[in-house]
Amino acid sequence: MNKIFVLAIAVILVLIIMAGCGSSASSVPVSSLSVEMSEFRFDPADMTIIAGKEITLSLKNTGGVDHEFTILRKGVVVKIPFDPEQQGKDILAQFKIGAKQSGEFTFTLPEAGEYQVICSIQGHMEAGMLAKLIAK
Ligand SMILES: [Cu+2]
Repeated sequence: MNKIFVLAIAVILVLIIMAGCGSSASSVPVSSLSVEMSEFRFDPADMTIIAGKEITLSLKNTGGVDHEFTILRKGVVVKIPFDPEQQGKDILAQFKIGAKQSGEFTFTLPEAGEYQVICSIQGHMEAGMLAKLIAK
């Protein structure tokens, strides 16, 4: 086996290990989140935070229209299409950001569990603005 081949294998192994760390990092609960919103997605769409702790949420809207980061009550599975009149009571927190704007907010989820995040602006959730927020 020549040295370059061995080196290439070593580099690939390191990359695989690093990739593994990257994917598991999202399931380690954090106290601050940075989320980008655009048409029509949240990035990341899978978030894990610390339950019972104040969370700092930095939102950046890189899209061309307004977007919202709306957290629904624990366990609520949103109906499609979202009906604000019917499901308004299911909203725990809501942060709106205009096109090309950003903002910083705080919220606390006292109870561990799974929460759904949506953009409740008409048609946006249906187009893909859905995310999962886990508190633990
Ligand atoms: Cu939106």
